[in-house]
Amino acid sequence: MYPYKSVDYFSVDDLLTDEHKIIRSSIRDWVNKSVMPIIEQAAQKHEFPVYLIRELGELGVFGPFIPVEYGGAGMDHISYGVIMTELERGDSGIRSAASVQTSLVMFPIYEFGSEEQRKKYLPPLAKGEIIGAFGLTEPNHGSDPGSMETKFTDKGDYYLLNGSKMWITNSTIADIAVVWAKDEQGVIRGIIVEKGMEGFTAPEIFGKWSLRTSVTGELVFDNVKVPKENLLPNVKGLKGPLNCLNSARYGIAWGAVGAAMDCYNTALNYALERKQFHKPIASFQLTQKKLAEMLTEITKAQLLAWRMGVLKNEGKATPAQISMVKRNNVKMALDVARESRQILGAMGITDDFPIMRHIMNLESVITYEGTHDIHLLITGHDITGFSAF
Ligand code: TGC
Ligand code: FAD
Repeated sequence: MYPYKSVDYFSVDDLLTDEHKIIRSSIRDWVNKSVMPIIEQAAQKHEFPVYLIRELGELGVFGPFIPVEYGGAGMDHISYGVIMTELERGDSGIRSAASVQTSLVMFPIYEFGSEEQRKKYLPPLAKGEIIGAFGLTEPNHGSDPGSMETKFTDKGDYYLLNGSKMWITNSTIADIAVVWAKDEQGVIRGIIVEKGMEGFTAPEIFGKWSLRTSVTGELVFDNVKVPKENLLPNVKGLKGPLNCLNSARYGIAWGAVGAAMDCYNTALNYALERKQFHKPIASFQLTQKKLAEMLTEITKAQLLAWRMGVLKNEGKATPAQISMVKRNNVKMALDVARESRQILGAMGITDDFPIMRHIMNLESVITYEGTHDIHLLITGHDITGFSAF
């Protein structure tokens, strides 16, 4: 493994504040110390290093843009992005843990929850004392969550929840899950389900070749009695979960840049060191083409993420813009990872280097939070007015 050097070909650092740089440096140090030494083994063993959740909480990674009074850090959206870049440089599974906790659990509770729900759940989520999950996808409804079948009925004193969710990050280890389900009128609502509620189980999905440092599973609800105060009062309809996705997709757009930088840094160092035909492979035009194109694409993605952050800070970011940047940056990272692996030849498939792990991770990242093609259709809808779903 080579010392990590991030990419800054267009002096993007000049666009960051001192605070952004301090946050970046603290997360980078933590990733070097706590993630890099253990991550290849964790991925080989298909294990999520769950003890890192507390450390992430202490670092202030959960809910950086949530106000301080609820346990967040009250920072801006570029800070959140910078954090995600550093975490995903380490591993997409670690970034996933932060995405889910921040954007998919804390965000809806903050944005759509009651004051009591905010006070009860946000501070322990911020500290990593409890872990959250987000249940939208179902076995029969992935890209089309509006057709979900999970539903609840009003039983007077409580709601009775039935149905199941599939492919849920953190499912088995989550203390609470923000679950999206239809009420008796067929309106989608958010409801907080807690571990230990009778009839609620969370079996793990085994056998993943991708995102192996993250727990993925199901959420199964068999006549679960959920207290009425667990309903998120302030949102109705599909726009509830989709608003959470806007925040998570934005973070992923920044995160993917970190994975790409790690692959590029590895490939560049290897190419300078490795000799064939008595010359460094970095001296061959074909290697230089790969490296130059990678650097160009990373730089473009970096600028796109930064601009997205500025728009988000100004409250002007549109969902369609976020779709575009998530789609572009994740595909960019996957392409960079694949090209980097070529540069390393056979060594590229081993866990002596991070590249194969990043490639496998990014195969999930390009699918979750809306697939590559769904995001293209969102852009198509935005520019033509026609929905092609
Ligand atoms: P459509 O009729 O277009 O919209 C329904 C309502 O939602 C509103 N809306 C949005 N609101 C906020 N943000 C967005 N991005 C929104 N997109 C749409 C829309 O205005 C409308 O509101 P209203 O008031 O008129 O009712 O909905 P549709 O059924 O045609 O579906 C559209 C589509 C395809 C965009 C959407 O369903 C979609 O994005 N599908 C992809 C599903 C997805 O991304 N799932 C992710 C699951 S979570 C996950 O993967 C976590 S991974 C975690 C990790 O480990 O990091
Ligand atoms: P499908 O929707 O069945 O799509 C299959 C293929 O068909 C895709 O290529 C898709 O692009 C294409 N397709 C679908 N509709 C159209 C169309 N109209 N036009 C053209 N092509 C189309 N979900 C959660 O709710 N919470 C989580 O925490 C979570 N974590 C995840 C973690 C991992 C590791 C993974 C892999 C997934 C996770 N997901 C989670 C689920 C994820 O969001 C879904 O996998 C994703 O939305 C796609 O749904 P699907 O897998 O059912 O694919």
